[in-house]
Amino acid sequence: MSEIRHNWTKEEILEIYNKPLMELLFEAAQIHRLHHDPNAVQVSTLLSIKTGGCSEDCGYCPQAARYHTDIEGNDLMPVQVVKAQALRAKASGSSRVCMGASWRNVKDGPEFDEVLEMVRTINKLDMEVCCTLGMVTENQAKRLAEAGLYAYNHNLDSSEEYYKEVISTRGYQDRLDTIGNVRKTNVTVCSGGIIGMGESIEDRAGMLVALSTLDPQPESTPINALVAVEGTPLEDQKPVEIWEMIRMVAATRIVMPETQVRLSAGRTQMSQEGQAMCFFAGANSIFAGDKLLTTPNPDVNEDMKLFQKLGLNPMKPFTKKVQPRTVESADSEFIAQGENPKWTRPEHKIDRNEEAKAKAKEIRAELKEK
Ligand code: SAM
Ligand code: DTB
Ligand code: SF4
Repeated sequence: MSEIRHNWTKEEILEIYNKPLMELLFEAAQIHRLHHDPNAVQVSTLLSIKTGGCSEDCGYCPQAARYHTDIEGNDLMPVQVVKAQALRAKASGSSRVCMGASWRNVKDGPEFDEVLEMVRTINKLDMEVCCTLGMVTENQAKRLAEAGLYAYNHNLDSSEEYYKEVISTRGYQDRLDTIGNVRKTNVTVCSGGIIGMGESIEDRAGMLVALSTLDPQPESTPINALVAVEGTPLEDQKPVEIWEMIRMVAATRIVMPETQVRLSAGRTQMSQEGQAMCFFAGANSIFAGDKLLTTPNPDVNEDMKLFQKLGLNPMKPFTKKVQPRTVESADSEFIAQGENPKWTRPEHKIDRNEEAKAKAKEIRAELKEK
């Protein structure tokens, strides 16, 4: 086994990222084999349980209310609908359901209670349950753990420096603090980011420094390629080249040998050969299902055909860690604290976010006139 290091520097990671490709692939594939079954790929299904209307200004996100995008917003999905979707996901070979909500942070109250019920319901289907609900306090993380949550997704998204160019309404330290709160429980941490937002290779390495120096490192790391959605500040970003994705996956695998590296948003733009190279470079998880949260994803049957061609097998649930126990709400040790924590709002000005917001205002005014 290669050692797990928590002291990677940006310079070291840049050197890895920029290696001649064949050497990079060979090194990453060797490390992958030491720590994982190279033919096993974990399959997660995303479920947007609350869509759109978000207060934040994340420059990549079609769900931010201030931009004008073509998505359909929804209130919180009922538990029974979530259960039906989870059963469908299980039948199509998924071992994990990841529920996403367009929230800045979790607020104690009836909606969070519903989410806890969703977690209990899916855990009882013997599937891994993941949530991505924005910032969480320690008490909220503990309540999720008690309900049987397996993983919490909270991405750093980019380097601390480039994060400031993309988001002004929430701070990097808040993200790290949320990850810290999840770490105080038995819930595993899923944290990664996005490439293709106009960041430099130094920023990509910076993000990997931030992730790999966490101790313990995240159990899973999604690598998203930006899906440039019309109306968002990043709508004009060029798609990332497959080579960049392969390099990013390989570098992630090398600095975080035990982490499940997830090929996430952006797979519709990737060829099957490109995805195969990402699996060779150490990716061992995907999001499956014809939709991510609001944007398209490859057809699940096509994914399964690709798995067959490559001899890959979907991983069984709880392969890496035992299934958590679900405590019913009546037996809960924790009470809602009605918290309104002081998560920061840096609120600096990001020109392209301001422009997208102004454009959205104009479009809305025009639509009103019609
Ligand atoms: N609202 C919560 C939050 O921001 O933490 C959870 C949902 S949010 C949509 C989850 C993650 O999806 C983001 O952190 C970002 O990494 C990713 N994401 C959102 N929009 C994306 C896009 N257009 N392309 C690629 N990844 C995206
Ligand atoms: C993650 O890193 N990627 C997923 C999941 N975690 C929540 C979300 C991707 C969203 C892509 C844009 C959309 O479909 O809205
Ligand atoms: Fe809201 Fe999350 Fe989208 Fe940011 S990424 S706008 S917090 S849903």
